[in-house]
Amino acid sequence: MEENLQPKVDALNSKIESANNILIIASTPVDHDSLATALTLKWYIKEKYNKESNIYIFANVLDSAKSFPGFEDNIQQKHPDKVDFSNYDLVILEDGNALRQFFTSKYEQYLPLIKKENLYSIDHHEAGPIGEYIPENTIRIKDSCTSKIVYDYFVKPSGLKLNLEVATWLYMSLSSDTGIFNFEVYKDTFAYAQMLLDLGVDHYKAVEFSVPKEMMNFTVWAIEHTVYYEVAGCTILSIDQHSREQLTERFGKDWENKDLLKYYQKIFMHMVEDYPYGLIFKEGKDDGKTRVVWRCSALSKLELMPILRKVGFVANGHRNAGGGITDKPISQAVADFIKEMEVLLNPNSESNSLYTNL
Ligand SMILES: [Mn+2]
Repeated sequence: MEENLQPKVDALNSKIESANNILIIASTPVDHDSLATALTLKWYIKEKYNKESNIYIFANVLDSAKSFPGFEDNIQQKHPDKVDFSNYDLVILEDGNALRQFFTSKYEQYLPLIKKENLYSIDHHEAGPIGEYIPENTIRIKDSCTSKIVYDYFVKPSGLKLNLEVATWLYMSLSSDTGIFNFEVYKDTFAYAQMLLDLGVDHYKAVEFSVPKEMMNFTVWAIEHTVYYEVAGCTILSIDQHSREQLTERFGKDWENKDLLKYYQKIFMHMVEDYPYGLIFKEGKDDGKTRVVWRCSALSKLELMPILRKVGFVANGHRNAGGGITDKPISQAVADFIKEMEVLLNPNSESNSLYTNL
């Protein structure tokens, strides 16, 4: 059963009311939900409490994110070294469950600068390190997107009327986080979408999506280099140092900053018949670590997050989409993961009920 969030919501409202300096930190990877949630929170704080707040992002922001309506006027990209955290008596982290999604991998350096009682989290992901760090201040519920939590628990009860700009932010994050109503759909999702459309949101404009030619070419490369593991039901794209060189040659040395894998993740991973699990393993440029991104079907038998954790990854995200990192070299990480999947999916082996939900 989901916990009753109301006491925490009340506490955050009183905190906003008494705060002098409010900082909202949007999660990375930056997506429509982290942007819409930050902007809606800032709007709510201004409308209800007549207070200003800052929105910072401590990460690389792609051009596609910078074109989000309202970005330029309200959101700043910063280096955390340039921020006087002690200046803020309220810091809100949104749309992420891991501290590194907000404060970079050097989060241990910045966290002591913020008093725990001044740090809040609003999120729709699975439980994670933030919930462990500030359990009393974590407002977390599974829903389509974080911006909907802000609407349901803050905006709606306040009686504030949404304007078209805010409704558009909310609709863009809802349609984006659900893959245009393909996953993370709950019993009230369509009623909520209808409410936003009734305010005048243009559905087609909000979901408009086209793929740059370069990304399409990258997608072809990625599909061609994907390996199919039949027994494990997985497709795996491994990007090791050799692939990195190929990619740099073909797409330029800044290929990694262009989010070129986005379309491959959307149309390929978990979409191949009999391969409900899609993963990308990527070797770090110079840190020797291995990063993973996964997608799986909502009807898939196994949950990947606990399996990846078992083989040594720090993994976070949703049941059907997430990412992680390990110190293991890439070939070892892939081999260990495949072995684990094969054991779990082999009917002759003892299946571990921890991993199955069907
Ligand atoms: Mn989200």
